[in-house]
Amino acid sequence: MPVGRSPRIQVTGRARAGKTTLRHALSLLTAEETRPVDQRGQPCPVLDADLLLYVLPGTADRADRRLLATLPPNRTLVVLNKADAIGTRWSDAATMAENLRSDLGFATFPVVAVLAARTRSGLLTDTDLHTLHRHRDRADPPLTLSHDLFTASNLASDPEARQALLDRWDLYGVSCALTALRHDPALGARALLQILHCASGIDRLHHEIHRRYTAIADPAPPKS
Ligand SMILES: Nc1nc2c(ncn2[C@@H]2O[C@H](COP(=O)(O)OP(=O)(O)O)[C@@H](O)[C@H]2O)c(=O)[nH]1
Ligand SMILES: [Mg+2]
Repeated sequence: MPVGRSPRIQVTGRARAGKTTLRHALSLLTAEETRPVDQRGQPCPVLDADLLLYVLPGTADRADRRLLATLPPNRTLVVLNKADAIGTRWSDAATMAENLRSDLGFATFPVVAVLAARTRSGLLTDTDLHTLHRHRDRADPPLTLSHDLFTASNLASDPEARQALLDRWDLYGVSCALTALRHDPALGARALLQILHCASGIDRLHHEIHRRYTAIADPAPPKS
């Protein structure tokens, strides 16, 4: 990289993998989102940044694997996004990330970018908290297994409030918040937001991006 230039970061992957959401979640405003790598009739975007974030939407298809095989492992991080949709618990996403790492040879991070983006810019309101507490002691996982179960009108008299909660935090966020409140009903909005932020997995990725960015911007002098 030429002296005096900031490292370039590109966020890439297929259409709807979550590139835009991830950029927001990481507040990487200077990172460039490439056009989708699977856009019909278009050549693959040129992936020549100092650091590449390759976003997978919960799985790697053949096109992803073919393209990843051409990318340099020392300049590429794989983001296994939509981890909330992988299996039934976080460990399923972590196992898949580990399998991808050993198959493809890239550092791979499971994340729920949509939740990370919300915890970065949003707040848990009193209304959110009240709705969560009203349903805190209901049997779960069944309640948060699907959108329809959580918003069923025969569950209680507050379907609009439950819908509003889902619109703001999605099933995964609601499920994490309910689990946390069951363990400690006294948790306040700030602590709960912090728990949701941790549950998005974004911090480990953020940390690694920062580490690599610093190493590129300020490389160690060669050993004499
Ligand atoms: N379930 C789930 N959906 C997500 C996640 N991240 C993004 N999405 C959704 O995936 C869709 C595509 O996201 P977007 O960031 O626009 O993808 P892009 O085309 O790669 O820029 C949107 O509906 C997002 O809300 C995630 O972590 N979990
Ligand atoms: Mg986009």
